[in-house]
Amino acid sequence: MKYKSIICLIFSVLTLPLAGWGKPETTQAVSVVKLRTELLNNPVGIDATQPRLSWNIAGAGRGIRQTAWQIIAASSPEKLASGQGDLWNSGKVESDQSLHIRYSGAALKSNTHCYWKVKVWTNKGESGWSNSASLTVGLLNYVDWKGRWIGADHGFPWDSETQWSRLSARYLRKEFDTKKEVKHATAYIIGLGLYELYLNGQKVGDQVLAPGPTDYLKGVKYNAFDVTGFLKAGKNAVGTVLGNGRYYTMRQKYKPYKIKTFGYPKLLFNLIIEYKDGSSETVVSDESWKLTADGPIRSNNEYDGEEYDARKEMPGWSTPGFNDSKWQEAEFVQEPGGTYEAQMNENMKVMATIKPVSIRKQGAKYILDMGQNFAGWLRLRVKGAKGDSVKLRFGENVQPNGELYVRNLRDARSTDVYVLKGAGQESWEPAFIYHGFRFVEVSGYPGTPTINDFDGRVVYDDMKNTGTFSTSDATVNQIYKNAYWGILSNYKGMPVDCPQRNERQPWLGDRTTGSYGESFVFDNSRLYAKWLDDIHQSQKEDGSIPDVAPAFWRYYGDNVTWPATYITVAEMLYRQYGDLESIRKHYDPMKKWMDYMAGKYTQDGLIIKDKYGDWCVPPESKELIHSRDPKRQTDGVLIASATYIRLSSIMEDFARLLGKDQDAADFAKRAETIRQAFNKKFFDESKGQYSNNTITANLLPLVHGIVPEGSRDKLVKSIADKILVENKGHIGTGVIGTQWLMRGLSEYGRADIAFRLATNRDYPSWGYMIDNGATTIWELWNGNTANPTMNSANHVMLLGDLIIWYYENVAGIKSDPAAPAFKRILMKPDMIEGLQSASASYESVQGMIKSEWKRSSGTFSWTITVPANTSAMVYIPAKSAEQVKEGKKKAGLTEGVKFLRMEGNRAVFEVGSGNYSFTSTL
Ligand code: RAM
Repeated sequence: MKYKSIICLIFSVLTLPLAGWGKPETTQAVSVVKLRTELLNNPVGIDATQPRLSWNIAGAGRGIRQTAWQIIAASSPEKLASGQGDLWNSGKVESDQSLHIRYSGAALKSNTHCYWKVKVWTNKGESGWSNSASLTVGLLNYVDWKGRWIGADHGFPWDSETQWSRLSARYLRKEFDTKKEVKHATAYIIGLGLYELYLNGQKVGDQVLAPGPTDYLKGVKYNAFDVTGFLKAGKNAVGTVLGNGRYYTMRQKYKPYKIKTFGYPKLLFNLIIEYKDGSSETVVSDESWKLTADGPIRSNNEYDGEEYDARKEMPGWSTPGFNDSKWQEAEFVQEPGGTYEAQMNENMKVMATIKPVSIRKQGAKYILDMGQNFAGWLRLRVKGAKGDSVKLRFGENVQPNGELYVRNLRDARSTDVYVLKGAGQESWEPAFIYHGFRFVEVSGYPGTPTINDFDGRVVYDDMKNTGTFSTSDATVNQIYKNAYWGILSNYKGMPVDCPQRNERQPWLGDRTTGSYGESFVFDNSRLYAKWLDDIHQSQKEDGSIPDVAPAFWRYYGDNVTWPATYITVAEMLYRQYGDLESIRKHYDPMKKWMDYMAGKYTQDGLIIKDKYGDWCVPPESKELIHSRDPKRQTDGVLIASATYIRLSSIMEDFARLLGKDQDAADFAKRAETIRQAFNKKFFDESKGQYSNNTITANLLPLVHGIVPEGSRDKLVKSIADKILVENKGHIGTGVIGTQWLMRGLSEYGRADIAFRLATNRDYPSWGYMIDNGATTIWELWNGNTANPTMNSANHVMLLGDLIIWYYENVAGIKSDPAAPAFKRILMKPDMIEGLQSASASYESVQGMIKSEWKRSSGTFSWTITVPANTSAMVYIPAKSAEQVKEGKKKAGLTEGVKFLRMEGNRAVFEVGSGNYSFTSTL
């Protein structure tokens, strides 16, 4: 037995997914895996001089807890391998912390490389040294950037700058020599609005639509690449293509009062070449570069599409020796104005390639069905004569007559054009645009197209899919799938509201709670940390925060619910990822906004400013976008004040975390004062209802701790009656109420109602969307019948807290707010009549968590996985602890399982890391 388990241990260590390079030095029972810097693996060009380092621990057996760690950081891989921490040797530090350890070694300077490794001590023994991870510090200061901004601050004769502007892409190139043996080469690029980078004819990186969008007057993101392997001895060439992105948005200049435009595409480029002899040189953007806009990309803009003329291709343009005599000299141009910042969130990538499911003839055209609504583009294969032109129009749906449906795109043309060069088999995909679509109208295709001539290229931020979820209920599973596609479609270097119409804006209110649910499905930690910076940059001097950030649309209207996202996203990052840094960084501007709103908009003790109400409640008539029926609408003052109370209590927590006790007390007092005015104004104690008794009016006080002691049950009944009796078992909330609905029902004992809402298939419900052809989530509950002017079929805001409910309440995987980042996991799945099983996995920052439960004929069985260096509170449905088994023995007698207490009809155990298998009699 003993030998067997040792062999198992060794085997499991050897099969661990090891990051970085080199081999671990030893194969102990515990080992360190997945080293991360600022949550990234081996990043190049980071902005931090004191990066945060994290790791996971792996090992077989139960109850592994870290007791100490040691980090060594060195300036070269060789030094690190020989154990010389010339940058940092932390020594042994007694601590169980394995996330966000601040690098505290020698100062890290611009463009320096740092190699690091870690070992840990645990209650089960000590690990060997981990694999190595590396990081390269970016260009930290403005003056570290050499060279000049180049481009052409004007259009070209073939461009047209109208509402549907046609600006061609700009191609820039330069040749240079490497004079000695290269040790390391790092390319730093700020290519605005979007760039592609080539070295010696090879594309650098697999990012698309880079860099991440920002308010370029406030901040611009640079990307950095280790390009050592791209360089050759002697002659080399660098080339970049610049697209418009959100920088050149002249298309929208017809609304200058609303929509920001920045200027023409431009480039700042530094290639730092370090030679083996210790010397270095930098290739920079300057007047020695050549430029042309007369290349194949004739036009590109995010909303209207891309036009590509293959006859204009310039073979070899980014390799040495290309004849660029017809190109002009690059011009010096204005710098964009914003601070240069390392992009710490992932760029977008082609994340999947999908096949169309059908193609059919429609008059002289064809209609292609991808079978799935998503954001990205189509890759095309075609054979024909030089000058043949294939046109692709994208839409989310088809009309009853079979034609493409584009009315809900508003004035976005969403059309790509490819002109053939006539060189046999040709293949093309766009570079600087994306579409939100399921259907494509194909015209001008030479010959008869088949589905094999097209690929759907699914494009979103390169973040890891961290969660899986399924249950015994097919509707729940299908909604989860739709949500998955909806969420990924709307990650575009910022979270956008929709990917198809002429909007695609980073609306704050759509993510107030959504960001938290999404964090189970995707590792969105870096994207949302970046978004907090965007929101901060959009804040006005007086404290005002817009509804859209980056504020590409200037929507400064001062309401509580949309800007609230600034605070709730920071809360999510801390709860799910342990990111205290974001709270620290944004606390002052958040407080400034809280003070500004209270100072300007308090009346009779309440916060009176609201704009959107409970946005998109199911309306009384199926053609309406917004309800006009006062009975369905919730008072804006109630929404604003309840939300403000909630935000005050989050701010109180933040203040405590940062040791600002006076602030904490102030926020607590603020919440309490509003709470009293709130109950006085809105609460009818005898009826047990608030205001006009909408679900949202009753739910917000319930979940935000506003309801006076002793009245909660009555309120829960009011909510239940409204849903079950008046709404005949249907949802009646919009964007605000739905953010709390599912958890609220579960937490107050009505998981049965939550389940009913989750599984309905008739109007209004998520299931209704499915039955009406949705493969994502709609903007409106009545998305199949409502006015198309505001009716996207791919919008995530109506998900509310559904995904959180799936993971936390159905599967039972929840981070204990008192021990964030899943340091302690609360595992308490709801037992719901009608649901026989649930199975979920979540790759948390601590490691993999799993929960798989089943109920059948009076027995409950549950297997769980708890990652090393964490613990879980496990709530097992049972009449008594006696009836719970773990493995074959009575639970509580097996290793690592401690019985704590009975709580109602649950036996509560505490477990350490490991795999467990519980059964109980119900
Ligand atoms: C619409 C968007 C968005 C929403 C705003 C208020 O334009 O669809 O989702 O947040 O309105």
